[in-house]
Amino acid sequence: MLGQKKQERPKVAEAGVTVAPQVVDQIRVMPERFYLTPRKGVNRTFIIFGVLVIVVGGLVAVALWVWKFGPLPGNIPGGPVATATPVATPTAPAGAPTPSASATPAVPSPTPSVEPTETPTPSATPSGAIDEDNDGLTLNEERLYGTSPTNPDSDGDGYQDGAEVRNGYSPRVAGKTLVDDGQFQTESWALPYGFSLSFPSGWAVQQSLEGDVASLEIDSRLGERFTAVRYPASELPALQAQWGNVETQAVTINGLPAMHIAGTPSRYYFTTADQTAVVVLTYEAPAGQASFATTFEATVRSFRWYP
Ligand SMILES: [Ca+2]
Ligand SMILES: [Ca+2]
Repeated sequence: MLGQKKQERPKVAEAGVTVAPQVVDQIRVMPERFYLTPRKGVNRTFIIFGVLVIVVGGLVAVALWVWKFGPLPGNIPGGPVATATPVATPTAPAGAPTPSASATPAVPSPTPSVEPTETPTPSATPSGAIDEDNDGLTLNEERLYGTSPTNPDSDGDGYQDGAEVRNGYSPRVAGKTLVDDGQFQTESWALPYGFSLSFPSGWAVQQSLEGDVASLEIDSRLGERFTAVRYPASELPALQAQWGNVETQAVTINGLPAMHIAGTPSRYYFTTADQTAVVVLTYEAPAGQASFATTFEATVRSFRWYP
């Protein structure tokens, strides 16, 4: 058997390659990892090459980004971008309105200067004799009746405030008289040939009687007052002389004959039917101030002989 194996080895030599029997044995004995080693070398090279490609590619990408978007002075797009930065600089001038905001406080400064302008307006009406809405009531009367100084018809009933007061009606409550509305009170004398009279409720009233002369003083507390004085008719000529040469006009009030004496002060007087007594109504006001003329008219129209 051993002899046959030794005869087969020369076949190898026939292939043209002379190999020592020991080498053949070594070749046969070589482990497989010996052949795998070159395969491992190929993988390492491939990995190294891939890493190089990635690194180089990244560097190229960065270079391209810097070239396109970087702050290079030569870059055309970079130029406008830098220009856009100055655009942000105008934004700073937009901040300039901030000083304009500081100018805003300067605006309110003149505003107070407007307020003083309004302040003299009320101070310009110390007399209270102004009729702003031309309804027949002065500012003092508008305050007295609680009506609007700018609305001629405060209660909206179609009648102007002044006309309502003059005829004894409340200018603030439609359909009510001044007495019913509590704005007027009535004072009466029970003496022979006595009389009754209505006037603003809040005014001060003082009665006095001296002999045949009965007096009623109605004080507005604002320097203006109404007086109603009953004299014996025999004193009328002396009174007329005292009043001076004034124009006298005969009028009818509440169906009663009366005389109106124009001028300042304004007067009316009523004479009894038997001509024995006369009642003189006088509106006394400081010179240049007659803020209750319409109210005086209302009081005169409320005159009644009593009883
Ligand atoms: Ca008025
Ligand atoms: Ca009215």
